[in-house]
Amino acid sequence: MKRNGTYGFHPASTPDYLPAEQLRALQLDRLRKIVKRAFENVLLFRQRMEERGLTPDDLGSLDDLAALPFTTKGDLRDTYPFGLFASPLEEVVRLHASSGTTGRPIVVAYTKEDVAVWTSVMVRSFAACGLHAGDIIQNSYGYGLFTGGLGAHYGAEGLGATVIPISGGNTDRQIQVMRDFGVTAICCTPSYFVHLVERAGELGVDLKSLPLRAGIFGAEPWTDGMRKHAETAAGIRAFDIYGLSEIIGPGVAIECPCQNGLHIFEDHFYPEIIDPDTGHSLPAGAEGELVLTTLSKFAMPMIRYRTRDITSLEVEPCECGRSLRRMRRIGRRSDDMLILRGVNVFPSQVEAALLAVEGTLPHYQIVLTRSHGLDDLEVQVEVTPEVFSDKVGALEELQARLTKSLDHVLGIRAGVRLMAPNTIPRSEGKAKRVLDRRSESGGKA
Ligand code: DLL
Repeated sequence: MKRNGTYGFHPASTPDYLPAEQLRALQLDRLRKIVKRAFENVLLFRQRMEERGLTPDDLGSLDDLAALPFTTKGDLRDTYPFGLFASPLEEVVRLHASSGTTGRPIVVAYTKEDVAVWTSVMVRSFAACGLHAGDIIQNSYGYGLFTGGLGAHYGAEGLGATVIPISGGNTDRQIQVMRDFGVTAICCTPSYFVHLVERAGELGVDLKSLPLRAGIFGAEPWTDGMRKHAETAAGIRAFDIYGLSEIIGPGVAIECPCQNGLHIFEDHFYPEIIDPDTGHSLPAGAEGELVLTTLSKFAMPMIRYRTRDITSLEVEPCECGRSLRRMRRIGRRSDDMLILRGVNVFPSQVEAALLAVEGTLPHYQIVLTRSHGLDDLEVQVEVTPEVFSDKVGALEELQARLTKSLDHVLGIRAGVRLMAPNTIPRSEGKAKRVLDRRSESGGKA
């Protein structure tokens, strides 16, 4: 029967609803095995364990995990390309890589079993968003070394849905396919979806009149304001999906229809929250850096991987009945903080402040410059065509409201530049929100 697929997607047959005690027992069992595997096969991990006088046998409970060493992105770079692999290459069936903006890329590996786990968590993710066989899923995440494309592809097929492997870009074609094939769900970055909606409008295609009903958006931070914009403009429900290459790719966590945090597939990825400055574990509910341990990844087990993503774990159970713990949506990373005149600013705060004011579009960029030794922040944001063609007074009034909203949210005065529609570069994948021109303007200091 097609609906049950190869991976048994029916939520009740997955660990989504496993009673907490059984889930903890499963986690501990898997944790012991994976730590042993890493200890026996990954030199760096073994050395760090030995430095601490630890062996895998010291793991008596899940809490003991807190004594184990962290793994960081730097470790992946230092051991580039294959230094953290725990499987011989003959067992590795897939490699992905993340380019990173600076320095060496990182490489991640999968055995056949790892690909099956990845597929199963993606199947569970889509099922949690209410998708099933019969859905037509347009997969606009980039195919290639980025994990988004293939991760969503295998999941959609595993679910038994019809997948359109269109990848990112070629926006007009995307809209034609969406309309002609009766697409019911789309996977892409939220920023790309906003671009799609806008282009559809220019082409005279009303997405609200199409069968499209769900968007599975992730790979970059996005706010509730952005969600509202996407949902209203396209007549869909927009779900947040989270993941990272180092852990598996997309499918680490997903929203359910309650849209009240993302359920972590804890039977495969064990979450902890730590203080990013001290590395100490934080109590349930506290906000801090998400640390993930892969409980079943063979080719490249990650023990206590520091994601740099800031969130907290919800303590209350979810109304959907899943026992999997939830994390709050990721609004920021510990390394994307800008410090301006002593005030900490995160790009997602800028988005929230902009979208709180009517008359703007969710296309914006944060430009940093330096003059006379001081850093300046200017927010460039596109305005709607209606406002743009209105009287000068309307623009001035909007600028004043935006300045006030930013001042209120950020606690500093930021410059606001209103831009004509379609002037800020669009991205096909992850949007580049911050343009740092401080070194270019440094001469004036
Ligand atoms: O972005 C995997 C992915 C693909 C996730 C498609 C979701 C959908 P990386 O390129 O390794 O992997 O980037 C991982 O992106 O540490 C977060 O900082 C950020 N990120 C991913 N999903 C979200 C999200 C993929 N839903 C990094 N909200 C992560 C906020 C996200 N940030």
